[in-house]
Amino acid sequence: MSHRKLMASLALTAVAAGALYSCKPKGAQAAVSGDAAEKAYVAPGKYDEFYNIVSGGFNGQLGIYGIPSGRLFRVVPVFSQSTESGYGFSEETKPMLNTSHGFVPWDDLHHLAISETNGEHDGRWVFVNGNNTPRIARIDLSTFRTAEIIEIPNSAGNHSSPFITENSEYVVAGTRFSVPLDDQNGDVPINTYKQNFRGTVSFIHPDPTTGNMSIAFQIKTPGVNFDLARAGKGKSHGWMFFSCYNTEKANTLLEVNASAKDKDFIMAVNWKKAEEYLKAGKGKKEAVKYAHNVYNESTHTATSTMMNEVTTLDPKECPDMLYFIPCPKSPHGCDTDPTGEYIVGSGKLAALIPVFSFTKIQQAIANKTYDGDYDGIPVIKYDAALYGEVQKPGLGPLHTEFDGKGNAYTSMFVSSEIVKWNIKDLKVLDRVPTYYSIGHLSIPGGPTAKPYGKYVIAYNKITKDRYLPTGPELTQSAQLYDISGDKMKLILDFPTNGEPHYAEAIPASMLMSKQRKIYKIEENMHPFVAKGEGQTKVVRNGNRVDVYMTAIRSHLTPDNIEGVKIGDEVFFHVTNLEQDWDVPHGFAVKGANNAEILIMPGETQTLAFKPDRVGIFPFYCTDFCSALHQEMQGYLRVSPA
Ligand code: CUK
Ligand code: CUA
Repeated sequence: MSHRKLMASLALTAVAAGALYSCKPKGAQAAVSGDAAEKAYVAPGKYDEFYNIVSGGFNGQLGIYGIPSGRLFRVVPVFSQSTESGYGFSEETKPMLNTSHGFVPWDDLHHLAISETNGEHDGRWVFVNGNNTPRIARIDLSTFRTAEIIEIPNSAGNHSSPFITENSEYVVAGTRFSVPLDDQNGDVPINTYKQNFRGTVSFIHPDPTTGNMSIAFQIKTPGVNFDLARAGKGKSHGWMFFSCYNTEKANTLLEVNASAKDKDFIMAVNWKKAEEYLKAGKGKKEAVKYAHNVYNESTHTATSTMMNEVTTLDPKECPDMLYFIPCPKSPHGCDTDPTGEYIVGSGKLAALIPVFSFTKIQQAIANKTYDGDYDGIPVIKYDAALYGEVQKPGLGPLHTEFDGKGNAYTSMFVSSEIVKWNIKDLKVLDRVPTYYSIGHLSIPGGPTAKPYGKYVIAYNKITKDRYLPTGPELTQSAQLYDISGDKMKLILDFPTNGEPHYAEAIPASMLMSKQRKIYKIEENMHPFVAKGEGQTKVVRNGNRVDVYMTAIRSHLTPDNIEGVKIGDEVFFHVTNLEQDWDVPHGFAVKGANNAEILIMPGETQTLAFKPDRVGIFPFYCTDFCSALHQEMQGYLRVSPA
């Protein structure tokens, strides 16, 4: 073992030990603010100040919480089927989960990005990533429903995603795993990684009016692993900064082999330059397959289209588009401050935080202050790009957010704390323990050009003793700190759903007025709608039986259905005739091997059912909708074939 490797593995052992045994941070009895109750208390009938939109991690969904109360308002199904709403089970929403691999009803959702105008939240959409089967989804913030999902070809493990540019020009995604790209024959020995595996970063363009996404272009990159990224803003608008690890290009035992080098990279992408290359015809059209799924609000139906081409740029033919900046010890987070001048790298194994200067990066490029190249891409000298280092911030820096007052807040996984430091002089100002081992953190507006400040929320990886125990699996733990003063003050613990990674918070006032209350029945273009009870019917076509059904307090029409035989497939198309806010109806039938459906006012949703036996099958409304909700029921008679 070389000296360097030995040192690396020693450092790892130390870090691993820290990670495992750091459960009680120093000063664990840390202060809960004396006025915590008052600060976190939202009186009955009162609203929270912020919506906190929180990734659900491996539950593939998004959680909507109130801040400062920590109350959970909604779980928005995105990549995972929801038995509660029928998302991914109803005929209308199944196509949302289609991919080039077929139906994939689960994913691992880590990050989100709220749409922006002029570098500030505009509250229209939130974009989220699916890591596992690379996808980006768009959630409409007027309905809190998934409106669109696009698969990302030439990608594997869509972790470094999604990150949004100042005017939502692009939602950007980098691949975690380098792999043989989709237009290659992927059947290669794994130990030919160095020759055959490559990465990509994708620039997805949401239409400014509809939000509908298309893949504008992809840049092929060396075979590193992209971890996180941020868009430039202000003076650095037009650039993206990605953290990369495994610049060693190891294909096995990454724990040691991908930490051999002292420094990995931040990759700087000049995307304005990429746009010039595209205009100049440097883009190459490549045949690849990926699904694009869109939910249509007037037909209340999703369609899935298999796309077959993307445009790629090869950096070899596009000089001055990509640069590497050395960054110590397995960078994870990569965050740009509100001015866009400072780029904060966070080496998971580093004992300092490097802060790079956009101005210095530009100078280094102009003067070609390079330290050779990496696969033909210039590597800027560390010192030439560096603004300075935050010394002794703690152990295991992961992610940084900003308060808009010149301060940065970095999560420290290993030492389990949030560290506040000043961007200009790089001095540590304050630190508070987190319980335990914080991953991401979120300040309202923290990633934008104009943070709202006021709070920082910690999303912790380990819960241990913070809540009533619930067997081997404990709830995830989030913590709310008041940052309005010089010192951070803990004011609330609250449990979360799934495993939260990133989250954003947005002022409630920005979303409240935008909320949709109903779908207008007269605008319902669903092919199987019944716009009144007079339009209900049962139609047979071979073995297919379509039931045009309506729901209104407190009956389903029709409620006695006969003439169905074994071998038939029955489609219950249920239209909710209500035109009042907050009156959904549900629908379920005995023995159906899918879920219920939950139908919003004015909407139509379809439950498919294949009876397996002769007899009477009751069906009923599942959502308590009126005093006579329990009477909202009916019978399906199934006869022999
Ligand atoms: S990652 Cu989870 S703690 Cu997937 Cu953003 Cu850093
Ligand atoms: Cu409709 Cu209960």
